[in-house]
Amino acid sequence: MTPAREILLHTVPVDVFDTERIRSDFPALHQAVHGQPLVYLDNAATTQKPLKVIEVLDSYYRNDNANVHRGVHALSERATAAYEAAREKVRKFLNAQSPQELVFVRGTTEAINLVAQSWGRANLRPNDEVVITETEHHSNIVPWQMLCGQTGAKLRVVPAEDNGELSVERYAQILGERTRLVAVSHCSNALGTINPVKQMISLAHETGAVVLVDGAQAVPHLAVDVRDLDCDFYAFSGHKLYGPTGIGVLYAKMALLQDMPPYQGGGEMVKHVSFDHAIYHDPPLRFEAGTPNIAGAIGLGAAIDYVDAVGIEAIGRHEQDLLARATAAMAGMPGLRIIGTAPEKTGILSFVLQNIHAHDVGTILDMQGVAVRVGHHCAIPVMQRYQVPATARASFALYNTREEVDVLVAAVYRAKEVFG
Ligand code: C6P
Repeated sequence: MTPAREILLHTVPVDVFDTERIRSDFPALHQAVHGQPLVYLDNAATTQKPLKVIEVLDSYYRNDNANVHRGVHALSERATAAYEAAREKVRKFLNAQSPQELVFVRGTTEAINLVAQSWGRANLRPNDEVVITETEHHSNIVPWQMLCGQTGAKLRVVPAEDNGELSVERYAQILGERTRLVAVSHCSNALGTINPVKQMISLAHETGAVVLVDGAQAVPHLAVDVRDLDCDFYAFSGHKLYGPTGIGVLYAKMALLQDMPPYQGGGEMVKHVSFDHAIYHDPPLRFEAGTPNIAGAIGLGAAIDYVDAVGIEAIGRHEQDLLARATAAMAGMPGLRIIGTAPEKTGILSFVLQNIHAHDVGTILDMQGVAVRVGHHCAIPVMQRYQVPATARASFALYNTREEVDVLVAAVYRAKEVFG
């Protein structure tokens, strides 16, 4: 059994999961859209926010708002303490060794760009290789293309299997003595596949390469332990984890961070500046130039508290139940093709309907109150691999219910009727 499977099975029974109580924590869920109760199934794009997060943001701006690491006055000290407490919450959440290994950034995209432009430019030489996979989000493709253009390094791509899995054997064949970095998503946003990242990291380390894991679609669903994975970098966004937008995290092993040059220059990241030179702070502040998203970090801390209180294993188990129900109903639907049928998936169901464009499916679903994402999901190579222009994607979160899955299925039947 793979580690990902173990995580999903060592969980509490679905019937102790009190979805009704959980839903009462999310004000945005209780509204009508086009006269129908909202069924929010676009959670892979961004999740709704619990009251706890909304209240923490409100309270921060009402009571504690000040800049961090700068003032000696009471508000600045309170803001700094709350900001650094959030970093410690992230440390515990990912089981990092030290809070200094965690850099607050805008989101997964910025975290990956930081590694590419800081670690990458300092370490890559012409003909070195960066390995990515065919199932990556554009955020884990374009920064590496830019870096290769800047350094003369080459991009190698691990192909995806027909069901959306990655073959470890094919990956191992691509790794070589020129591989310097592997960048792979923990879970695919377009297919839902949970990738065997622990095994991939271990193989990369045998060749001396470092590994960045894009955890944007993993942290809301799986317990992530960066020390157990032994990844060198791990990136995620707060807004997919019930936290605010504009905040995310880059985890990096301290030995790497210490050797990395700054990504941006400005205030907060320096100990001393003259016109000749600047003396940089130690990590993580070296990588947090300018006033950071203080409220966002504190809000992310509150979101982590919320997820911890419910239990990430219980959340994963609940979402698997919804995925199984939706997959069973959709798999039998004539003219419907599920894109991404790997055995290890998070709660993501991408599909196409014969002769109906995904955007039309999305519009009909929206008219019935059902919010899904349609399009290429910022993963055009995935669309090309499965020869579809776009998919409709339902993605589940801790507050979704079996009844909502049934509404989704009925809405898809309706779309077939309208365009059939
Ligand atoms: N995927 C989706 O609907 P940001 O935008 O920086 O918070 O996250 C980027 C990103 C990186 N990697 C993966 C695997 C992702 O899924 C995303 C964001 C959203 O699928 C928006 S395109």
